[in-house]
Amino acid sequence: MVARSSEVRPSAVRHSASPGAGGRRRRGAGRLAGLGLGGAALLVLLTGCDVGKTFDGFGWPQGGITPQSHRMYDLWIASCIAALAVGVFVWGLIFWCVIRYRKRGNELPVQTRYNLPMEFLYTIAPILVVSVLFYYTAVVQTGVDKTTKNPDVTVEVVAFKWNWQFNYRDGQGPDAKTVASVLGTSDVIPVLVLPTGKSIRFEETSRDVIHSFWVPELLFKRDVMPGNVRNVFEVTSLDQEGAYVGRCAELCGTYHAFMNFELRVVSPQEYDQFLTEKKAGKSTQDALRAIGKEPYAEKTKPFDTRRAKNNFNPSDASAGAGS
Ligand SMILES: [Cu+2]
Repeated sequence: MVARSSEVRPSAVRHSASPGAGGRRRRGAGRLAGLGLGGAALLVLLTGCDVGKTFDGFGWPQGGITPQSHRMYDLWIASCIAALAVGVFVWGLIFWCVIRYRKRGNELPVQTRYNLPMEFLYTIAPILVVSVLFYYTAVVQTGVDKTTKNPDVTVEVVAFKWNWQFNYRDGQGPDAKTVASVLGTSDVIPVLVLPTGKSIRFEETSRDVIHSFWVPELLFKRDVMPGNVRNVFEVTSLDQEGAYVGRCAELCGTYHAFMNFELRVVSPQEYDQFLTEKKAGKSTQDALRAIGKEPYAEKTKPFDTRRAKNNFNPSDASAGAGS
């Protein structure tokens, strides 16, 4: 019977056919050398080059501009390397078994059961791997979610169908006052100007439905909720000046795709001057001109709705928009 065949222990038969102790030792040494070589190659790979860059971030976006984004990126790369190491080990075992114990006759190989060290290993090893991954995930997540009492800059992000308003605040929470504001329209992309090297707190609120504030270079997005929920997150600093496109990342309605904005990271001096100009009543575009920056968004542009009387409802032009 098949079920009983698992209890066949043809070890004596196989033993007589196995090579002598010298051959086994030689093979063991060869395997050890192979393992050593593989390990050394892996070490060279890990230390000699930027693994993330070499493998295109293992699918994660690169080029984060905050310390938080670097920590999240590093966690992702380390997790991928750990997963690959486990994968290579398991694939190695599978292929080794497939080749070493391929069918050679009608005799079954030794059926190993109740091998305590082996069972201990395959119970403890996954628990260890998951524990380490869990620990580092918790550490990084806590760091990313951390808020402080007195960030250098607080900006209120107000989302609405279908644009953004950015309010520069004089303090934290809903009771703080707005000292300057940037408002997007259908024709002008809102430009959120922020300084390098300062801690920045984003306080999010929505006027209608759930939106999501996302700047890909922060490697982070957070939902913007209507009502009393005020989602808050902070970045310790923005490390690189430049223009970065921002998007709504939550399907919020017909013109969801139109909800783009631009994050413009400038020097602290330029930021102070921008804010002074805004407080003096200048438009965002004039204030940007005053600090010598491009007044309109550089990385994105308002979407063309291409909705017109004659194409909105071609079968019945008289029912078209605006008629
Ligand atoms: Cu939206």
